[in-house]
Amino acid sequence: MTDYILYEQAEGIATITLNRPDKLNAFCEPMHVNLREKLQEAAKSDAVRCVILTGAGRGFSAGQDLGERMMQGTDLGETLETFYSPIIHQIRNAPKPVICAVNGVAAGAAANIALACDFVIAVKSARFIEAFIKIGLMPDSGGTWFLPRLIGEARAKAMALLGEPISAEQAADWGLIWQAVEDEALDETVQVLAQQFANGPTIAYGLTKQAIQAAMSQSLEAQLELEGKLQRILGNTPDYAEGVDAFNNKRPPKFTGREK
Ligand code: LHQ
Repeated sequence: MTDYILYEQAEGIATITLNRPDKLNAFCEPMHVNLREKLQEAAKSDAVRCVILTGAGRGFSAGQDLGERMMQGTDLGETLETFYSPIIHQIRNAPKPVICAVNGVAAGAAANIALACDFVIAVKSARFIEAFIKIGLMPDSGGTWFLPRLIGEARAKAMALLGEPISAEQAADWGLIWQAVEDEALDETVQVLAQQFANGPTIAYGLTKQAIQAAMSQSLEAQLELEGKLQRILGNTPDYAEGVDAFNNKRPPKFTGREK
């Protein structure tokens, strides 16, 4: 069977690579199934404290394989429920940081899978394309949720209704992504960040992520309550004890990311 998804794990970092480069890593069914398995493995494993999602070849991904599901009348809602929405949930609910290393063009659903990640670092030659409108569709995979929150309604509508490519530098200027780097600097930049996360307070990362995501759709009052609940959990972690001890003794902390 073709390996549409590659999975590597080393030093606390799981790297998941979309691997269908001759089709710009366009998503086909087996790729979805495999990606879901690997995201689950990375999210569950205590040995993994940071996840990198990237693409093989010259692109990150061109989104849905248009050779596979192009018939008028195909139930696209079902396709989204079965294949795309679960990936978005997995990334958002992963209790550890997920970095998207955008190595080239990210189009359609793939652009929005990238936006679901906690950090998006793209090569300057990459483009983000909400390409859906060009085939008579609307953004999915969370696109209509992420875009206005990240860049505001005017830019969100422009990206979605025009479907024109946005350069990585423009995306970084707008706050759509975290960083645009020189093409040859992507691996190094992503590795440095991933290592920082792999040696950091994993539970605190996970709960911070959870709280910031919750803030998008609830009141300040509810958020203050949530912060209290989550900070109570963190106050009982060994990483908190270690962080305070390291500070008081003027030494770098050695976080384990463990509950006990
Ligand atoms: C592709 C694709 C592709 C197959 C390039 N499929 N082969 C969810 C629910 C269900 C259904 C519908 O959709 C969705 C969500 C979505 O993702 S909808 C949006 C789908 N994606 C697109 O509309 C993007 C289509 N692709 C493009 O516009 C271009 O390929 C981009 C701008 C991404 C890259 O352009 P180039 O760099 O010029 O590359 P290329 O067009 O020459 O593509 C390279 C090869 O990859 C080529 O194959 P070939 O055999 O001719 O070398 C393309 O046919 C193939 N490819 N995208 N989505």
